[in-house]
Amino acid sequence: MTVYENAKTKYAKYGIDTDAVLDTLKNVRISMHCWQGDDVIGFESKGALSGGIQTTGNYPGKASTPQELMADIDKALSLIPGKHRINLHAIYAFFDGEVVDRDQLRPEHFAPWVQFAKERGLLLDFNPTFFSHPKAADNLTLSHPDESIRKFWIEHGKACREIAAYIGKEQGSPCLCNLWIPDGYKNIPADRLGPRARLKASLDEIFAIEYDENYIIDSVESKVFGIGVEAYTVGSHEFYMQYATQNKKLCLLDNGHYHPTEVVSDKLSSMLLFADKVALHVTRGIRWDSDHVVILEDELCEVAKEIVRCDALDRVMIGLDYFDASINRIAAWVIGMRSMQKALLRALLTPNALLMDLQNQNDFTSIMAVTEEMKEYPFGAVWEKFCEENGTPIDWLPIVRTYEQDVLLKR
Ligand code: RNT
Ligand code: ZN
Repeated sequence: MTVYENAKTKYAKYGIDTDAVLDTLKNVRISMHCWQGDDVIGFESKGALSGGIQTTGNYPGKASTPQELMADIDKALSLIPGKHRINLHAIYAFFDGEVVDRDQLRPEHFAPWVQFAKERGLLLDFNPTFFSHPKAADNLTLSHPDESIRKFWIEHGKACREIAAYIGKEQGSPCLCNLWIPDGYKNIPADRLGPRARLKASLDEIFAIEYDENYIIDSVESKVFGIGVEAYTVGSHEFYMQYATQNKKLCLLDNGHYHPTEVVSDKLSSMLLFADKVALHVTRGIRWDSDHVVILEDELCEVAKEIVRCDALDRVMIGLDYFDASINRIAAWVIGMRSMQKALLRALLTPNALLMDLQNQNDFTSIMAVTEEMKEYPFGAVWEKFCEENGTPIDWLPIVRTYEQDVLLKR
């Protein structure tokens, strides 16, 4: 018996069909954020990252041209089983000739990405970029008291929705267009209502144009605080949850954007009862930082379990969002993507129906016992089978090391 057949027999005792699980997992597309590849710099200028987010570290070899970023994405994807999505930001526009400001961006500036995705069978998602720009220097954009600045960012939001709708049309599948703004104050504000009222009005303008839902899905992302904007965040969780419900938009939950003991795994079931879909930015918060590389830790497994137990693999749009400049950036992508897949695999290899039944009998003794026993199950053998079936190397690090020597260190 092979290692996999042995695992298959063991899981079958709990009524779990590992072959079926592998098929399910193969069809889960995760949106890989392009911005891990270049420390959230983008193509438009080499200016500093702003907006209360920060990349630290200076590991050599980061992508500094579109071609390098695309090559690095290719390398990462070759080490991640399955077909996925790539998440873009507006700062990754291609300018063939005239360079335009963010309020003037057009679909054609993203045509090379569409072609890139089409050639590879990938799907794209999109984000307006409301940071790293002179007009966002004081960490205020859509809630700015200055009408002209607020208008500039509204135009950016509109331009980005048009781009996302174009991408969705081109790829024949909706493009998630996620809106996050850094707006907030370092010091205790005298007026909390005003900025939120302005944000609400700005969003209404941005969303005034209706697009075909087969092309674009809009989401809004909240945050608890940012670096240098600790006292007040305009786009708080309550703000966006209400806005999204009232305006039929998706909430995007970034698990680095809540208080340290507040978990996204516990939010999913509530969100799914009131909305058709919910979007995620999966990251790893650690102390005050919200953007460490995703690894297979307890909360990630819990999030995956919730998605599976709510039978919501097609209702939760999973994307990654972190940036680590202190380690090999391709490894950072591969580790995060594979960890997310492993968490889903673990969730699928859990006897969820049995555990739910036990809960209804108030038998938490058995729930705990079974859950702990399952941790010793031959999960690794099923993961290896998954890699094999998808033609992906199990042992990927040497390949990244070779690429580092041959390509990254020569940049
Ligand atoms: C920032 C938000 C946001 C960004 C990306 C780059 O705190 O999480 O999603 O990380 O848009
Ligand atoms: Zn995020």
